[in-house]
Order: sequence, then C-alpha cells, then structure tokens
Amino acid sequence: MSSRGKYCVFLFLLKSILSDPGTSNQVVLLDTTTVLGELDWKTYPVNGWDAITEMDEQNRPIHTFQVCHVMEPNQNNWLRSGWIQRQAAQRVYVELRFTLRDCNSIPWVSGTCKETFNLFYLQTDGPLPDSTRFRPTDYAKVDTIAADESFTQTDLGDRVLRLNTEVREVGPITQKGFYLAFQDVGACIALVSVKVFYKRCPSTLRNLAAFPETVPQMDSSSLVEVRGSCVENAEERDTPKLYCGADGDWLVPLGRCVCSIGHEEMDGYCQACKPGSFKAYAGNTKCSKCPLHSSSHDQAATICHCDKGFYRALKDPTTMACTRPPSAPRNLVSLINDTALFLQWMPPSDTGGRKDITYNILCQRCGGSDSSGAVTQCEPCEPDLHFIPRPLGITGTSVAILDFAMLASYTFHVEAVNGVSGLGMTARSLANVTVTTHQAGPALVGVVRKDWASQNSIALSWSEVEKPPSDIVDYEVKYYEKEQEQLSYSSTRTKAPSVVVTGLRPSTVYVFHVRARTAAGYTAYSPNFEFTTAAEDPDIADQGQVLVVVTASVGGFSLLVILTLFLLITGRCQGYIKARMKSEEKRRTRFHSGHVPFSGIKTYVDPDTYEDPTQAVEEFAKEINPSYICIERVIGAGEFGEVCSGRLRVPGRMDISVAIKTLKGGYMDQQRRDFLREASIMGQFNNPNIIRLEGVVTKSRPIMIVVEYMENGALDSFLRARDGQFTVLQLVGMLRGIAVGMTYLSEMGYVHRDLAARNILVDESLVCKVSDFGMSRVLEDDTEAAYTATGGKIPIRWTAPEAIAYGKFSSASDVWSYGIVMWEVMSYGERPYWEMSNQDKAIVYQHQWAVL
Ligand code: Q7M
Repeated sequence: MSSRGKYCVFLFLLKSILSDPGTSNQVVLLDTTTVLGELDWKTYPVNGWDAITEMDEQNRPIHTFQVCHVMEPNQNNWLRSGWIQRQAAQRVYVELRFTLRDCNSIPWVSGTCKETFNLFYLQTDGPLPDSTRFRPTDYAKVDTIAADESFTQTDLGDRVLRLNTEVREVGPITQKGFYLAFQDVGACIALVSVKVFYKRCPSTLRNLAAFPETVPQMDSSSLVEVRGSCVENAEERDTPKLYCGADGDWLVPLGRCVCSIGHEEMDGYCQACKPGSFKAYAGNTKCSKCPLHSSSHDQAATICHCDKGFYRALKDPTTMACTRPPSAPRNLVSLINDTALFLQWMPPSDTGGRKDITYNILCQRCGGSDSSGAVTQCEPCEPDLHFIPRPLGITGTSVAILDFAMLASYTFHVEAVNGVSGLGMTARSLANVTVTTHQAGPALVGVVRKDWASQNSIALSWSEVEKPPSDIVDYEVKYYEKEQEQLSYSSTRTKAPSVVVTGLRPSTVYVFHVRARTAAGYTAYSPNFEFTTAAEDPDIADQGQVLVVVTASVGGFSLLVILTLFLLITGRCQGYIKARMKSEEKRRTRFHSGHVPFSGIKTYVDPDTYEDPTQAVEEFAKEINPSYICIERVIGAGEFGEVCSGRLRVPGRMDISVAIKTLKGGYMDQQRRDFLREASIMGQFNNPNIIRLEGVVTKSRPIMIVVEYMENGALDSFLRARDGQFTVLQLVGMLRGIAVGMTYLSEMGYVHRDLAARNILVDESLVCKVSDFGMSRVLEDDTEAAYTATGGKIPIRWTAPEAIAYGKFSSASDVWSYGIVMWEVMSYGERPYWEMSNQDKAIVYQHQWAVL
C-alpha cells in the first residue's frame, strides 16, 4: 500500500515552501530542489523507497522520495544518494526536509509502524563503480531522525502541510567525497528535499582590508586567523586580521588599513580626493578643502598649490592658507630730542594673512655738505648708530636711535616683513621718513687726562679745546672695557670738566670718550683715550675670601642652633610631626573605603579617584604589545565584546595561556572608562587566589584586557559537571583557596560585592581564584542579578540582608556571600535556596530581620 497519490496533491504547495535563497555563508554541494535532470539515487531493495519526479508549472522537476511500508514488519529499506564531492569543506551539513506520518493516524498498524528513519554516510575518494554491491555495514551512522511535527489525516484534509526541517553535521570528511544513505525501518516518509552544504566565512571588506573567503576549521571551537590585504590606495597601520568562526562568521577584527595620501575612505574603499581638495597624510581622515588662496586641479592631490602672488613659508603646514608679503607700514613719523631719535609707525593695512610681521629699519645718510659745500650723495649710515631695541626684526612699532651725528640728514626706511617676504618677485614694503639733526658743534673736548687710578676707579679731567658756541649744560663720559669691544658700555654725567669713574675692575684697560651737551644739543665725542686701573693685592683678596667663608659658616650654624631651640621651646616640632602624620593618614583614607588595613599590605586604590582612567591603567597595568597575543578561540561574550582564549608570547619569557576580554569597536567613552576601570582594579592585586592580570592593550584597537587562563572555567558549572567526583578534602581545599583570596581582598580594603561560585575560576590543579565576570558570561547563561528597590542590580541569593535592604556592602557582607559559596561547593553547584523566587527570599529575610 502506498500513499503516493495523497502526497502528489501537495507537490505544487511544496515548491513554494522549498524555494529558499540560502544564506551567504553557505556553499551548497547538493540541493535536490535545483537538480534539473535525473537524480539517479539508488534504492535497496528496489521496491523499498520510491523515487518520484513531478514537474512544476515551469516544467522543472521536483524530486521526492517516499516510503510507507507501515503494515509489513521488519522493514529495512535503503536509499543512497549520488556521490557528493567534498570540495573545500571540512565540516559538512545536511538539511533534510520531510514529512512523517503519525502512526496513530493510520488504523491497524500498531506494532509495525515507525516514526523515525536513520541517516548514514560513506566517505570515498571517488564514485563507486555501478557494479559495487550495496553493503549497509560500510556506512557510518550520523543520527536517527524523528519528526518534530507529524501530520494526521485531518491535516491532509485541511491541506495543511507540516514540513520538518532537520540539519545534521556529517563527518569529519577527509576523503574527496561521500555518499548519504537513508534507512527506513517501517515509517511513512516523504523526503522532499536534501541539501548538503558547508559553511565558510565569505570574502569581506573590513577596516579597509579585504579578507578572502575562508573555510572554518574542523574543530568547532577554534578559529582560523586570516590576514587581510589593504584595498587599493590604502596602507597597513596594524596588520589587519579577522578570525573565521565555525559558523562562517567573522570575529574579532584586529588591526586596520588607512587610506594613503591623496585618498579618503568612502563606502569601505579609498577614493581619490576631488579637485579642490587634498590629503597630505595617510590616515583615517577625509580630504580637506584647499585652504584659502590655494587650489588643486587634479584628483588625488596631496597638496594644494598657492595661487599666483601667494606663498607658503618653509615651516607653514600644508593645511594653512597661502599668504603674501604685507603692505608697507602706515603713518611713519619721527621725533627727535637731544639724545635720541624716535621712529613710530602703524602696522600695514594688509598683513598678507599672517601674524609673523616684523620690521627692519634701513638707514641712509643723505644730504649734508662736505668741506667744499657740495651736497653729498646718500650713503649707508655710520655703523655705530645705535638702535633700540635693534635695527632688524623689530616686533613692536617703534624704535629709538642713538648716537646719530649732528647736522646730518638721515633717511629711514621702515620695512614690513613677514614669513613669505622675499619669496617670488615681490616688491619690498617700505615706508620712508627723512630726519635732519641739529647743528650742535664740533667736538669741544680735546685731550682727556688721567689724574689718578685705583683698583676700582679712575679720575679724569679735560678742558675744552675752544670756546663753546653756547653754554655747556654738562658733559657725558662714555666708557667701556677695551677687551669687551663696546659690547656694553656705561656712561656718566658731570657738570664739571672732571669725573671719578668708579665700579671698575682692577688691572683692566678702559676706553673713555667725552662729549659736551649744549643748549643746541650734543657736540661730537672726543677721541678715544685708554686708561688702566691699578693691579689688585693678592693677599688682601685671599684674606677677604677666607673671611667670607668663616663668617658664613659661623653665622649659619648659630642660626640653626637658634632655630632648633626656638622650635623646641614653642613645641612647634611636635606640631609639625603631628601635621605630617595627619596628612599621611588623609592620603591613605582617600584611597580606601573606611576600612583600616593591617599594616604591611598595600591598600586598594579606587580607580575613580583618578581624573583620567588612562592614568590609573598606566599605573596599575602593564601595556602588552598586541603582536605578542595569539587569539585562538572565542569562549564567551562579555558586556563590551568577545572573550577569547589564546596565548601570550612575550619574547624571552615562557608562553602562557591567557583569557582575553575585548572591547568592541564603536564604544562610547564611558564604556572605555568602565572597561579600563576593571584592569586598574585587577592590576592592584597579587595573590595566588585572585585572578592575575597579565596586562592590557590600550594603544591599539581593539582594546583588550589579558588575564591568566583557567582551564576549568567557572566553579559553579565545573562542579555541576563533576557531581560527586571529589573528596570532601578536595572540596574544602577549594573553599580554603577562596577564603585566602577573600582575606587578601578584605585586607586590601576591597569589597567584592558579587562573591559567588560563578565568579570563582578553577585551574587545572583545582586551585580556585576569586574573579569577577561582571556582565560577561557564556552566551546562553542567564544572569543572577535582580533589581533592588533603588534600581541597583543585586544577586539576591548571595547577598547579605543589610546589603539588600540598605545597600550596606562591606567585607562583612562578603563573608555572608562566602557562606553561600560554601553551600554551593559542598552541594556540587546546587542553586542556593533551590527554586525559591527572589521575592520569596526577600520575604524570608524580612522575617529574619524582624526577629533580629
Ligand atoms: F579580582 C577581583 F576578583 F577582585 C576582581 C576581578 C575585581 C574586579 C574585576 C575583576 N575582573 C575579572 O575578574 N575579570 C575577568 C577576566 C577574565 C574575569 C574572568 C575572566 N575569564 C577567564 N580568566 C573568563 C574566562 C576565563 C578563563 N577561562 O580563564 N571570562 C569568561 C570566560 N572564561 C567569560 C565568558 C565565558 C568564558
């Protein structure tokens, strides 16, 4: 008996359900719904399975296989596929779509009717010859397949089709190909489609790097590391890497490429900067518009060239606008008095777009008349003309000029200069002024005599050569050390024609000259005269020095004695010591939460006391070079990103296994803070029963926290998996370890707040270490935390009543949690208070609290 007819009714319905586009990370090796010709599958015995090929409305075949020998006992019907080539696959999946009839819906079949069938496979390096006899024993069993949904007569009547979809992994396949075989032992089955596929990580672009299509590794939990190659016009920053997971998903992107100069990122590629924009450095930045007065005419410009008449100084960045020399200074005026000539001006109206304006004074002496009375040509000014502050590179807008000659005509040019003056063929920006100095008369002072000289002073006197034209107001004596060549000179004034010049150095030659000042101004200077001061007496000098030393030391010592006596008497010393102790205490209390630690142990410093979390991390955690980290597999999901396991290979040190918490890209600043806060906490602990921080990666992306790897994972799941397998001594040993870790934390002044078996890690030799998973867990784990009335999240079952009620967390409340952990350990990971709801537990506490 066969129900073929009834099945045929639904074939057209099937077609629409079966058309599944498939996902991008699957490579299909066989799909019976898309095979156009014959399938040529074999049946053993020949009258067991039926191969039925119907045509759909577009004349494409629909292949189905049916069997329904439910009345006859001892059925053993085999259906074998054609040879399927493995291609690149390592792990192969088979997706079966079928309907299975419910035995209850068929009358009189009890006993012989089945509701399952079996899937088998056989690996070979090539198709078997047609002559090969079918031997069931050659085939390896994959699984027994049962229906999730079976259909009954009513379903048929309602035309509701209950299609089962089951996926099984086949393999590992190591040979070139394989056959699938379906064994029926007496069920009523219609096998509607068979799809064979493998998963691969599709070729992708990430962080401007291209990653090739990659087939995951056979071992379902390990990852394949794939290096990316930068897209066109991009260059590597940190070696771009991705990891291909077993499900064909790409995980943990590391490193990146950045667009080269002249290119910017757009839609995952590097595109040339448009004309009118430029990019001078490789990096993640966009092209910038050309700065003012510059332009780029071609694509992919790395610099914008200055427009005509505009320039860039050597040190100007390429992002700066092009500039030009300034216009001339404005409103130049001169002022003159007896001794000095002043020039003043205003900044130019056009600074050329720059701020680095300075001024140069160019001086010419024109006019005047020589001995024959002819007007002389302009010539450079005397070199000893004195400019204050200086003649060139003046930053202000005025200058004073000293030592000019009398009755001369000076022409001053004030030139405005900026960083681009002198570039190109630009004219100088000058403002001119001509100043004529008064006639004061020729030099009146002729010979200067030395009357006497001591070590530090010289007495001079002089007489006028001729009768002054007008009354002499006073004399100016100018002098300087001959050796110093007028680098600095001094002057003194006197009304009398003599002076005692003091403050000189012994045995030194000085140059003197003198000029007179009359009502009409200064006369010219006298010629130079050189005089020498007296030699010093060496004995006197030595004694002097000794005296100074002795006086100083005696004085210093007595001062010390007096000060000490004074302090002792007034009791200041004690006060001072007290004050120091107080400030030390203050420093310490700032750093721990009100707990007085045992002496000799460092106290815990809350990273929040640091303004900048990066600073705290730098202090407490080592930065690890990311190239030393070799990520092997993903072991869980954290609050901020994947948790991976891998190895830390620091050159010159033994390799160690590590767990790596990553911070996914696109995080907020607050997330980064919280993430690094954890490292700053862990980095302060050093105890064999506290999880050890190996270091952090903060200087490259993704940010990572690297901690020691614990082979046996979290204590709660570890104990549940090994129920009853340890001695009491072993269990108590674990508890002892946890107690050591918690004692250390409390001595440091750190309150854990979430001590529970799920936060204890176990290593290969059963050593337990206190840690804090926070929000990170193995993916499917639900979390313990329940919200309190104040909105905080608290793991009710583990938390002490005063902490639940008033949020009073302390080392004492940690001790309560430790009690719960003891119960968890001794019961092999039983859930505290079993299935009592958090609500109920809160009520119990209220009772207990009332009693207390
Ligand atoms: F030291 C403490 F306890 F006081 C303290 C620790 C205070 C504050 C923060 C922390 N942080 C902390 O413990 N972080 C932490 C980092 C990595 C906790 C656990 C891990 N971790 C391992 N060492 C894991 C591991 C694992 C391992 N197998 O060695 N986290 C996982 C995981 N496996 C998360 C999900 C799934 C598996």
